Amino acid sequence: MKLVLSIVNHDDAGDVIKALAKNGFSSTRLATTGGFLMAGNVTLLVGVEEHLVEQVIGLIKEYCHSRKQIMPTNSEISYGYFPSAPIEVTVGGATIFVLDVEQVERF
Ligand code: 2BA
Repeated sequence: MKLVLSIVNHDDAGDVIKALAKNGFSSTRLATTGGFLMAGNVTLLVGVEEHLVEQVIGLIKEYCHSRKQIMPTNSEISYGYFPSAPIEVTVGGATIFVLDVEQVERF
């Protein structure tokens, strides 16, 4: 068995979860925060048999889109902070990790 762990945009998460459920996949949604932008995102956990991993990834690809996001930046100087030019960051549609699962127990 595999665990598909995917970090997706908050705005795409609902559609992905619906599509996964429609195709018979259980998922768990975790509220997470990206370390760089410090913005909320969603981490989805989907446990599946190995032969179904590509189908799960295909559904995630179908519903998750990359976005450009503006990140405000501040520079520190001796008497405080002053604003400097914001930077544009392209946040990917999804970051996906596929992990081996040694054992699954349900009670
Ligand atoms: P964040 O860490 O908030 O990163 C948001 C976007 O900022 C990233 O999009 C990337 O385009 C940019 N970025 C991240 N770190 C950067 C840096 N040191 N310098 C310049 N730009 C940087 P994505 O790569 O699509 O990542 C989206 C979210 O997926 C990340 O949010 C993070 O929550 C997660 N993620 C990405 N790669 C990861 C990894 N290797 N391990 C764990 N989580 C990861």
